[in-house]
Amino acid sequence: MAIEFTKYHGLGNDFILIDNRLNNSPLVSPEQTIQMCDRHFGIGADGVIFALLGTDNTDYTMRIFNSDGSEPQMCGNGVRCLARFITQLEGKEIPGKTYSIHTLAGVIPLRLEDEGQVRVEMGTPNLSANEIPTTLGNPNETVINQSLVVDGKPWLVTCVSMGNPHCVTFIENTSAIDLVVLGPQFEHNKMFPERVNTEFIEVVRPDYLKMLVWERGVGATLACGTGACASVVAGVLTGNCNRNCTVELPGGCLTIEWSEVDNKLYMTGPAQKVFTGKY
Ligand code: ZDP
Repeated sequence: MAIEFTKYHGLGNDFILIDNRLNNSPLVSPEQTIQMCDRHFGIGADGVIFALLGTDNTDYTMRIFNSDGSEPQMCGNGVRCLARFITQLEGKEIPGKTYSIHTLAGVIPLRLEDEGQVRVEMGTPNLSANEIPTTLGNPNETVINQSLVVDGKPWLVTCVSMGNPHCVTFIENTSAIDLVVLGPQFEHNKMFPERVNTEFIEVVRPDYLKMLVWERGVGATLACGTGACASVVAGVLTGNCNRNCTVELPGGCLTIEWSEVDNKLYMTGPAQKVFTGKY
């Protein structure tokens, strides 16, 4: 069976988008996801995203699979790509239009902006160790600047769930980080029973962070939306940054706001169509 797809990216975090409105379950199995994402033997992507019909009064449902076939709860860059894919399916893009998206991390409202930008309401961060989940610290408490030994060295880590688990560590200089060596050791550390996404953050200014990310189930990616949100939360909690912050990722910048009014994270950034094809 030929599967029609469109490739999108959000700051180089790239996804294969599939119109899944006619079926209740994803058209492609986790094993096929792995093959499609392969950069040498497949289309090449960090994940596969399925646009399903909305449930519980939402406009659409997003299901996403990482390039290793695992299914995360949420995906910040992916949901921006989904927003623009929806406009492609609907045949028109109207800046200012809002959509609500059902995800495994709850309902995510978003708004189309000018010039292909999408503003996403990313929800409230969850800081309880047992819900992240991590066995660092005490189960019902926050994990802020706790020491974790990885690769024989102690790192001060702050843990945040944006629906999916994140471990944030503030460092002097991102160029000194050997991501390929450190990333897997964080991801598979026994303190994170569901593995973890890891962000290495250099504070350039209180309103400007530089971020390197190692994603659970994917590896080094050029950008991670949930990771940028988690990093600003961790930065505010540790006194490293403001609630309004630009996060520079290898693929470009995201604007993040952690609202004092409703405690929610707001992420604004681009999503770009690359090509369509049949697999
Ligand atoms: O939690 C996970 O397993 C992540 N790999 C999901 C993908 C996160 C993403 N990079 C983002 O932008 O939030 C898509």
